[in-house]
Amino acid sequence: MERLHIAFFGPTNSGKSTLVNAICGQEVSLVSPVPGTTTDPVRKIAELPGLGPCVLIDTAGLDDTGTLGAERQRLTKAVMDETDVAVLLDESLLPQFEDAGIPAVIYKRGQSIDSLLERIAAVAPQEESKYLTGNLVGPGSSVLLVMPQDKEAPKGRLILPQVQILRELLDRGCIPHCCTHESLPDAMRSLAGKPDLVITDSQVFGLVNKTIPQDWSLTSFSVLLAAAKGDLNVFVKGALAIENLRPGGRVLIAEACTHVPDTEDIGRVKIPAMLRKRVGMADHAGHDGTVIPDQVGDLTVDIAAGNNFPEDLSPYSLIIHCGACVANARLVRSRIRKAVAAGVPITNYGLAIAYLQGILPRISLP
Ligand SMILES: Nc1nc2c(ncn2[C@@H]2O[C@H](COP(=O)(O)OP(=O)(O)O)[C@@H](O)[C@H]2O)c(=O)[nH]1
Ligand SMILES: [Mg+2]
Repeated sequence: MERLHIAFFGPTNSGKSTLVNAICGQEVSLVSPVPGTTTDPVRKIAELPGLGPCVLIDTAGLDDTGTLGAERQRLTKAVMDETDVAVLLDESLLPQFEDAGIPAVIYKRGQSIDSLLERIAAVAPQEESKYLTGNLVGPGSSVLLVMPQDKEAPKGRLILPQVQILRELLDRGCIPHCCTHESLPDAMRSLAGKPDLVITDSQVFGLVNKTIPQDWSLTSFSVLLAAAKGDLNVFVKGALAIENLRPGGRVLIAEACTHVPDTEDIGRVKIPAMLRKRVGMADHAGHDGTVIPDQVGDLTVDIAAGNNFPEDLSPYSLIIHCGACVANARLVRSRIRKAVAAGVPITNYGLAIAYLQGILPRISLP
């Protein structure tokens, strides 16, 4: 289940931070009579009555004109891309949100929080109760999950897509079997026969494809997420557009979160290296032999992390989005709309890797 993203917009000093604090019953944002007290968007995860798991996003004023005002306004506008419901502290903002297709409610000082939450619930988009695994499995299906726990994995935990899909399989009455890529051959021997589906982390797509028999159904976590949090058709077309990449091209890698990149980072290191190989360019190595990920030979690879998705997409031949495990569907879809409007193909990590490994035609799509 995706968290409902509720964002608060209004002029500086209209009481946005006060309202967020009142809803949470704690001091999330600093409140003060000084205009421009809230600068960067402030996020708070909360479980709200009648709404369930939410992310509350307090913003700087849309009218912030102080030093850095323009920059704050840009960050505030970027929040609109991921807003499921907007709470407006100024009625005059309503048309702007209607134009953007964002459900909005108006809050006036002194109104009760309970009634505000009820009004939010009334306009909140109904979550499609579609399964990530769609019609690929059913009750009793045996599903083998290949989940590498490498350096990138959070210590002592599983990443969100793995948790979500495991939970979904259990809810659907499936029988999930889990292994890492190292233990895959043992896991295959331990199965009574052919599983109904193999779901792998995209990072080991190629290896898993080579290890399992060709008649086993194979897909990846990020392919399943692409369907739920994006648009599978657009992403498949985007993956096929890798074929048209040429030296001199420019690729945008878009990450929804801002994680600290690792030396094996999929978006910054692995995918650029695969693209370089595909486009047929020599390795571009730094003095100490390490690959320079942002400048791949003659193929330029830009990274946009978090809110820094560029306004101007025209320089790009291709956009490759991350699996968006922490982002909501609205954010990914607003980026797809921007890419389509700019005529730039867009795909995601999983489909790009499947294409680059030559296994796109063989994978199962939900
Ligand atoms: N009287 C009154 N003052 C408020 C109310 N909400 C906010 N304030 C005051 O207005 C000022 C700005 O509030 P703040 O929440 O920081 O506004 P923001 O800039 O929109 O985040 C602060 O001094 C608050 O104490 C309210 O409902 N009633
Ligand atoms: Mg504030």
